[in-house]
Amino acid sequence: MKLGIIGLPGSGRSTVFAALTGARGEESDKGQRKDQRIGTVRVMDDRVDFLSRMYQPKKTTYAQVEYLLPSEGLVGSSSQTEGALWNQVRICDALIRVLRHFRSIGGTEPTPEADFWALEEEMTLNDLMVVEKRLERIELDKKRGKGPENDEESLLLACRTLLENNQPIRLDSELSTSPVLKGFTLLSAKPQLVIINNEDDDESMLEWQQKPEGLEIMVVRGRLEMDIAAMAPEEAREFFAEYNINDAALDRVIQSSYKILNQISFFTVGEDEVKAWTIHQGTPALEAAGEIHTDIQKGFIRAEVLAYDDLQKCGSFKDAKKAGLVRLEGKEYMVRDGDIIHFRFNI
Ligand SMILES: Nc1nc2c(ncn2[C@@H]2O[C@H](COP(=O)(O)OP(=O)(O)OP(=O)(O)O)[C@@H](O)[C@H]2O)c(=O)[nH]1
Ligand SMILES: [Mg+2]
Repeated sequence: MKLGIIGLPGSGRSTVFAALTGARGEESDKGQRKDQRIGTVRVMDDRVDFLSRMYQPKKTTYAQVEYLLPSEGLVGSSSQTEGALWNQVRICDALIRVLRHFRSIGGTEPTPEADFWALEEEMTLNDLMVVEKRLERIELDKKRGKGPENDEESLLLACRTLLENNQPIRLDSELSTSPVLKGFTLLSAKPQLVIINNEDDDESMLEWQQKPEGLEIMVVRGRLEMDIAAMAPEEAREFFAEYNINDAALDRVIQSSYKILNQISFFTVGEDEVKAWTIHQGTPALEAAGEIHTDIQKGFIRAEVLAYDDLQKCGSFKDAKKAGLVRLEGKEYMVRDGDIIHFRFNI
């Protein structure tokens, strides 16, 4: 799961990136560009901890989330934002938008709502350009006698209508999830999480005049959380108490990321490894098997499934089996959040 952090210059993108990756993130150098930063963060999960205590495996693997911070001062540099600037976040599954809700060092009052709509417009304009370019191409092909092969054209026309009205594609779930359109990596089709970046002593949610639809919105005190993320756990706890923070921004953002992307976790367990896997809600067992290894998918026989809660109740896999709670499921079975799965396969 990869999320790109965007916002206007000075909104606190670097600060939020540090808040999200500071405590238990690892920075990788996998970026496409030198000046881009990618941080990988472990997803804390009590269930994985529990399973790890139960199985005492050689290795415990938590799920991971990746945050991408595009090159500084690029995305959202207002007037001359070119396609290339946005291209950095095209590969992301979702976007995190940071809105400045603190007085800048220069003393400028925050204008988070105006900032939001400014970037929203850039995003839809950018998508409109992509869509129109493709439509022109299709026209040209038609003149040469090459008809459109699928419903691409009608889908693009529907996109264009939305975008021309300054509407993001994500408002139309058919368009935003269409496999035909996937390759265009339209920005406004991506799920989004809006972070209102508040002053250290301000916990309040922004009061919108015109609240955007279909988005997750949360308040984060970016600088405060960045500072806390750099502290030793003991000291961090004191600050959490003092500033009335229940969950670190990092964990709240991860939770929202799973939500906006419709992601769930299933687990594999054993003496060698206890591991959390992240999949899309509604993934059939056969596909989930493929996440682990193509051989397991190819040779799939059955999935032996136990719900995490049932394991917790029974105390062991064996007892859960005796109680008849371990189910044998076929290829089509929709994996549920918290399933512990043994795949039976034959190659
Ligand atoms: N008071 C306050 N200041 C903040 C907060 N977040 C960021 N800042 C300050 O705002 C300034 C800009 O923050 P950055 O994180 O560098 O913002 P950015 O979006 O990465 O900026 P550029 O990359 O320069 O466009 C810095 O001086 C931060 O210390 C916050 O939550 N509260
Ligand atoms: Mg920055």
